[in-house]
Amino acid sequence: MKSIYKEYNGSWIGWPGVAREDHTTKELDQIDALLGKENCVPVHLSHEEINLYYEGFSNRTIWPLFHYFTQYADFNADTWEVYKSVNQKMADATISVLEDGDSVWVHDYQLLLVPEMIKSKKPNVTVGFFLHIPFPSYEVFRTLPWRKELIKGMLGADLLGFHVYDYERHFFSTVRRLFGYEISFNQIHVEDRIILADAFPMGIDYDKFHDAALATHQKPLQEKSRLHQELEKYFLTSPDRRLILSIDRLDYTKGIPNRLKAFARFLEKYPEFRYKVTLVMLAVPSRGQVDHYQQLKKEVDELVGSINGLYGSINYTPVWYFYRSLPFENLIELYSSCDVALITPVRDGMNLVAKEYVASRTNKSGVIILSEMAGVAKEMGEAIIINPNDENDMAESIYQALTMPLDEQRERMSFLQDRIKRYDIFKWAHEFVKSLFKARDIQSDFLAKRINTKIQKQLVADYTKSKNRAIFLDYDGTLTRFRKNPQDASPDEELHNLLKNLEKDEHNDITLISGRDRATLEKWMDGHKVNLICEHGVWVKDFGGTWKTLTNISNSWMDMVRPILENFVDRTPGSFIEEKNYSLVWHYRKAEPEQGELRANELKDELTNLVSNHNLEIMEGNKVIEVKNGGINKGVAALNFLHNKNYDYVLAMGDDWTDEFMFRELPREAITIKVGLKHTNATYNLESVDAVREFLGDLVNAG
Ligand code: GDG
Repeated sequence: MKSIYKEYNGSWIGWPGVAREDHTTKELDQIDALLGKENCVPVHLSHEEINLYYEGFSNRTIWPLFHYFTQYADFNADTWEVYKSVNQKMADATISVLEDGDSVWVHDYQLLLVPEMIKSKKPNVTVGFFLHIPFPSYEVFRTLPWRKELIKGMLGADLLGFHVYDYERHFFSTVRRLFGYEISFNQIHVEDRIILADAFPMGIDYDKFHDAALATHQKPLQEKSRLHQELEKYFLTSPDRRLILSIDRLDYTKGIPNRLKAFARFLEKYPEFRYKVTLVMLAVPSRGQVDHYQQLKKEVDELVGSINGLYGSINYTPVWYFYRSLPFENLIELYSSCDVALITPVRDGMNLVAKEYVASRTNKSGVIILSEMAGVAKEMGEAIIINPNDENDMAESIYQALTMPLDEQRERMSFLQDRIKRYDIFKWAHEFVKSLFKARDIQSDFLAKRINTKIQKQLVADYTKSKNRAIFLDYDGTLTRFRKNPQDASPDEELHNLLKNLEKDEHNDITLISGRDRATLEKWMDGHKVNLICEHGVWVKDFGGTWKTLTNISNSWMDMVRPILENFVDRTPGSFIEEKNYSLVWHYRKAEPEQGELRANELKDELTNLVSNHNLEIMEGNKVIEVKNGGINKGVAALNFLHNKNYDYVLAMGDDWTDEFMFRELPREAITIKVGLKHTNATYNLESVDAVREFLGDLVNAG
């Protein structure tokens, strides 16, 4: 990120990596001064904060949980409190350098609450967030007691980035289930905000690795590092000596024990490779204060010892084990000297080692064995993809890699190099920043739709000029507020008068367009000069005419959807199914409220795939989920209504997403108004039912 934040003239806010108590004030001042020169803003942490926030909640709770190690996840209210307070510290430090119009990019699982903390104080700042580790499936995520708080924190961002689509998908499912927010494509609609989410597979500084590898090859022997000289000596001992490389932080997610066992299995199965093949294993010490890491270290030490004990000899050590971190130069020497990279994490957000190995193979030889559980596997189809829990498969893949013809290695490596070079770290960062600006623009377009005095004047002026007007009005949530019991939402006197006044104007042709059943609406509109479209467009009645319906609709899908709804009825006491002519409705108004909401989100999630595959639609109303045929909706009905008529002013108002069909289908010149400050296909937004009545009142007066 170093070159990136400088390119944008930015500041880098972070923990400098040392405990505050370990340094004198003078030393801390020096650290701060040096960091200041680089435009870095330090946030100092105490031992206690490092212990509870970093090693605690970040690495004992979120890290294991997000990597599906639920048995390791520690749910501890004390560490959670410190996680919150350190996130607040980071947010405050960021806010102190921010100005309106700036952008912030927050990184990773240690700072999940920071986006919301910044957004709530600085709404005019654009916030991006990137998660470097996997986002787990909802079934795993839900086990966290503070699940809602974490998601709320993330949703403070305008753009959320993940390495791969699977993580994004899990995140969407979690948001849907926990909050029920509407998600269309990659946009989450949260009250009056739109949040974008997308996959950005992180890249590496390709040229840096490639050029360093080239330089390594070109160095005269005496200038080479000790490690490199030893590696070369090793190859000289016998022409068919081969090296397999393994590099990671010593972390239980990286599948190091499985890898060692697979290597042992390989030596057992293919004795002809003993004395020829060595596994070079670099395990970088990491999070040593956390007990699971200490246990892992013990296990790895023992496994290495047992393999070397079993297969080693005076001249042959099957596993070269380095438990330390090596300088960059050595890393490059290992990448460029090893014939095979064995990368077998049981879970890994991306895994950059795989990409670095590719970049360092200047002569295009080399084979990668890669776990399908690493995000990077999605981009590396040319690697040998394995399941890290299948030791036999891994042992076979080692054999396949060591015996792969050079031509094939080169062909595969060329494809990999082209791809990894193209989408490098700079491209990754620029793509993210580009999307961040896009998120900002979408949000400001959205806000620009609010009807202000100027727009209002224009709309009223157009109204008075027109001679033949079609006015489509949704009922619930547009003309009236929602009631606990829907049957109590009959028109009040003010509404009756408002409609009567609109109807009086002979230039107006008014249509009520609603999801309600026809009997109710007909009763309520008795005495009014209006047309009615009911059940989202299934039934239509022109003023003075009779009810008509579309006849050629198939209901065969109902047999497939009914059992799903029945299952939800069984699991949600108080809920029931209503079968309409062309739709199935699951009502949960009488269910226990929280359970009802939870199940409704679950049901929507479950139906999502089904509906798109069968051209159905899910209509979400007030305490109801309705599944209906995709061919009928308010949009189709409104368009049918306009057919062969010659209106010079078309106005449509509605509040929920069933009205979006109408906004989308109506001619471009129609004035479409969404009630509520939500994302919409409509041209304008009005905030409430009161605002709608006021607006219609203004039209009446002007007319
Ligand atoms: C997290 C996610 C995601 C390793 N040993 C040495 C050394 N390294 C460098 C490698 C590489 C980096 O450390 C490791 O990156 P990974 O991506 O493999 O894994 P994590 O540290 O777990 O990173 C991961 C990543 O974030 C980025 O989003 O890919 O999934 O878990 O760059 O080269 N560097 C030096 N000496 C070593 O001994 N100099």
